[in-house]
Amino acid sequence: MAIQWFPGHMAKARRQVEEKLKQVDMVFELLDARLPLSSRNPMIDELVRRKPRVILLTKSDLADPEATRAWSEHFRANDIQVLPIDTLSGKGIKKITAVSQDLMKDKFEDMEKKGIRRRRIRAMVLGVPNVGKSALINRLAGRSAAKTGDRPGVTRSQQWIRVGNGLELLDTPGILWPKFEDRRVGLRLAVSGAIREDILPVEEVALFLLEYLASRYGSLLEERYKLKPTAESDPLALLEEVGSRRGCMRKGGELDLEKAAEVVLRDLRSGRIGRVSLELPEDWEQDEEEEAHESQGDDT
Ligand SMILES: Nc1nc2c(ncn2[C@@H]2O[C@H](COP(=O)(O)OP(=O)(O)O)[C@@H](O)[C@H]2O)c(=O)[nH]1
Ligand SMILES: [Mg+2]
Repeated sequence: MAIQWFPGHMAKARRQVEEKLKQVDMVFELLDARLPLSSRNPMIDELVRRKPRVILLTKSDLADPEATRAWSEHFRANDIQVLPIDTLSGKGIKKITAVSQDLMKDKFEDMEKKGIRRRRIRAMVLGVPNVGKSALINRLAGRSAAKTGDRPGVTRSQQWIRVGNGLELLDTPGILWPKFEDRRVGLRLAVSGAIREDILPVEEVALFLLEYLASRYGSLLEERYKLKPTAESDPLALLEEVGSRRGCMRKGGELDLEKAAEVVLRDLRSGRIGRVSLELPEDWEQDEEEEAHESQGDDT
């Protein structure tokens, strides 16, 4: 896959996250509810190590509720706390403090036994670009507290934002990078709007989306565009149909597929197509099995 982060950029992001991690008791790891593993930095475990962590599945208002349930179970089965949230409406937000207190209960009780005075739980928000970090910090703070676009070279005193019930947040989120080794991961990120339009051709992204929707959410395509897709539908034919129904034409009456692609992607990102998740835990199981085989092979 031709999308690369500059190694220097990654190293810097990593150093910044490591520095911030030292200052907190726990981490809120933000994953996009529609593509939790594709929007997850694969080095996160190594970075966060044993620090208590809650996964917040963001933009759950846009995700397929059944898929979100499956993902919640998936993470819980791996002993990770998980909470779906919708930052725009505030759904799930109130539970964040309760879950955090529960997670930190033992540590804080131990500290008290050792005579350390009770203080607020310190937490930080961590996630890839566009996953909803600033929106969450602002929502929790009840104001525009999150500094957007942390410019390098601008030093300011670090701020803790009290977000109620014995919890405080670092005002700047930890920004991680997604990983694009797998073509599908890059395409899912592009569909969600997490990576810039110029990185992957918009038509390729829309064709990937249409093929996926035809296989899993055919009825939504039917409702929105009056298409009658099957799992075998040719995605290009679907895109052409959307284009002609939506009047995506160039001068001279030629179909404008790029415009049609933009229509589909805009409709998906705004939720107009319906609630769609771009991956399920089972989509990753086969990969994991293959990896397990490979690493077994390494041992022998
Ligand atoms: N529908 C929906 N959009 C959200 C939600 N949270 C954030 N967004 C949108 O996602 C985009 C990126 O959010 P932002 O907080 O800037 O992401 P950051 O790069 O991680 O800080 C913005 O347009 C937000 O309005 C959510 O829960 N639901
Ligand atoms: Mg931000």
